[in-house]
Parts: sequence; C-alpha cells; structure tokens
Amino acid sequence: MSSLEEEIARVEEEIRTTAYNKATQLHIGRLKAKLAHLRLEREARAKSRGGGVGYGVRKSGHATVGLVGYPSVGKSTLLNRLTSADSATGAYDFTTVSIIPGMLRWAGASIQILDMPGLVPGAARGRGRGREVLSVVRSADLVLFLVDPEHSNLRALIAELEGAGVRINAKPPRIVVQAGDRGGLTISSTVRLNQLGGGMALAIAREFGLHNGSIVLREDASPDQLIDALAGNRVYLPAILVVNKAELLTPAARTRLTQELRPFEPIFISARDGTGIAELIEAIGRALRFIRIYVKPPGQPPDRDEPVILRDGATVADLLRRLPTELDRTFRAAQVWGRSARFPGQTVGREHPLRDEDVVTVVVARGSARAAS
Ligand SMILES: Nc1nc2c(ncn2[C@@H]2O[C@H](COP(=O)(O)OP(=O)(O)O)[C@@H](O)[C@H]2O)c(=O)[nH]1
Ligand SMILES: [Mg+2]
Repeated sequence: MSSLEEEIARVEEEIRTTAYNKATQLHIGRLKAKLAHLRLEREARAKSRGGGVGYGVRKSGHATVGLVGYPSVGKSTLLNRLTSADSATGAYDFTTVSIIPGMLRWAGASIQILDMPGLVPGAARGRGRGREVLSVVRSADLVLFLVDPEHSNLRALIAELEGAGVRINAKPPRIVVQAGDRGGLTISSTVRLNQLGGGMALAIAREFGLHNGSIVLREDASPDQLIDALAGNRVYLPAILVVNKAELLTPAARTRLTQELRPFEPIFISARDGTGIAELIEAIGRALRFIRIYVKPPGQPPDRDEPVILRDGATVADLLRRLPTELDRTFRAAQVWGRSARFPGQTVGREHPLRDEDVVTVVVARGSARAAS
C-alpha cells in the first residue's frame, strides 16, 4: 500500500471510530475535509497514470442511462428487453465484462442504455473494475438502480456512487467558492448557518488548502455539502429504482421490500417475462425530462412532425447546437411562441430557457436570410 493509501485508510478509520458529539464535531468536520482532499489527490494520480477511463463508451442519442446493480440481478436481461442490443446473460457473477450499449426509443427521443459490470463493495476503491464502471456512471444522465429479491441493499450501492463523487437525487449546494492568491479567506452567508457555524466552515476550508479567496453560502449547508463544493468535481444525477425478478416475490415480501427501499418508489418488473416493462419505459422517459421544440422557418408553419428533443432547462443556445451550423453562425435572435414566451412571438437571445412544445423561429443576420429557410 502506498503512503497515500495508508493515510486515507487511517483517516477513514479515525472517522469511523470517533463518536460524534458537540465536542468532536469540529474535529470530524476537519477529518472529512482531509479525507476528501486526499481522495482528490488519489484521483489525480490515477489519471496521470492513464487509469480510470478503460471503457471509453461513446455517448449517443439524446440521453444516456446507466444500469447500476449487483452482479446477476438481471441487468443484461433487462437491456435486451428494452433495446435491440445483444448483451450476454448468465447465471454467473461478472458475465458482463465490458459495457454494452443499447438504444431505446421514447416519444421521438433515442435513449442510450448502458449495461455494465455489476458493482461490488469496494468498487469506488477500484475493486472489480469498479473505478471504470463508476466513471461511466458519472457521465450518464440518469441512473437506473436494478435490484432483485436477493440483492436489494440499495444503501450500499448508493454509498459506492457517493465514494465516486456521484450525488443521487440531490441538488448542487448553493455555495460559491472562489480561490484567490492573496488577501486571506472571507466566508460570508446570505442565510443563518446552523451546521457550518462556530468556525466549522473555516476549519473545513483550511483543511482543504484554501487560504485565500472567498466562500459565499446561499443556503444552510452541511459540512459534507461544503466539502462537495470545495472538491468541485461532484456530479448530481437523478435516479430511479427498479426491482427485477418480481414474479418471485409473494405479496407480503413485496410489501416488506417496498418499505425497506423508501424513500424510493420502486418499479417492479420481470425482465424475463416482460411484466412492468412498459411502465418502466414511461418512467425512464419522464425522469429524463425531455422537452419537444418545434422549429418554424420564417413565414412557414412549424414542423410539428419532427420536434427537436432537448432536456428540461435547455436554452436557445442548446437548440442552435442541434440545427445547421449556418443558423448558429448567423444567429441574431429567436422568436418564441409557447410556455416560455411572455407573449406570442417574443424576441429572445441565446440564453433564453425553453419549455416543452415551444415554437421557435431563428432570426438570422441580414444578408443571410436564405440560411433560415
Ligand atoms: N426469475 C427471473 N430470473 C431472471 C429475470 N431476469 C434475469 N433473470 C436471470 O438472472 C440471471 C442473471 O441475469 P443477467 O441478466 O446475466 O444479470 P446481470 O449480471 O445483472 O447482467 C440469469 O440466469 C437470468 O436468466 C427475471 O425477471 N426473473
Ligand atoms: Mg450482465
């Protein structure tokens, strides 16, 4: 074990064995910050050795869903059921040794589904090619947790993702960190701080090596959230939970499992016989929050047959990326009809956020009008 690994193990051990109370909370906050800082260092070293990106799955389609679960819960069977991919299935652990993509169609959108090796405890530390799997999960737009009646420890799966900097069904904390090179560190907040008061925020920042710059806290964040903001490489992903092999469950076992898995609301399926698959496809589409944008060339009706599919929160700039580059180059403004417009035909710029079923006309600079038709 390298000295970095030893140090990480030592800090982990100290966090585990220190009782949390008023007298120790500042110390524990420091230890957590120290641990996060050491893990960043480990990531940086792994990257410079060229590790961590072994799979290189190319993203395609409008969004990507990562199947995350223990070995043998039925991930490959589900992929084959949802898409026309051909992923090997078997009653052995580790059947899937590489990542297999498949494509699912949903209301005009194509959704890439990735079947990957099952996660095992310790994946975030590199066990069972865990680091590669987790780096692919980080680039997905939605996590689909798949469990079965015998492997239903969701909490441990989430812990592995957290270890890899993935935050599930959470919003990024409203914290702005700016590093400087002199003048000391100022910490300010726009709300009353409970968990980060009493010197906690400062202690964490110091432990992270931030001595100059500013931190602005716009919510009553926790120490973990401040550490996430300082680390800066966290990804925030929505997730849905699916229980496979549901045909094996008695009604009582199903009720028990539902309680155990709260606050998630699991979708019960059988990848083998197809039960629940239609409902699951609907849930995937909804969770990805697609919006449909109808492009209307000037003086013509909008194209309602082929909407441009974007994700909720997309702007005119995102729309332009999906249109001929000529329109982007000569863009002057956009005219919008629909939910995002204050009045029909409102003129907006690139940063304007669009809503589902908006109609948009791209207005181009004079002299390049032909590009728009
Ligand atoms: N009873 C039952 N078995 C299933 C179901 N889906 C998959 N299996 C079986 O579970 C085993 C592991 O499936 P596989 O798709 O290879 O799992 P993976 O390791 O998660 O990719 C295989 O024997 C499958 O036939 C299901 O809905 N019900
Ligand atoms: Mg498999």
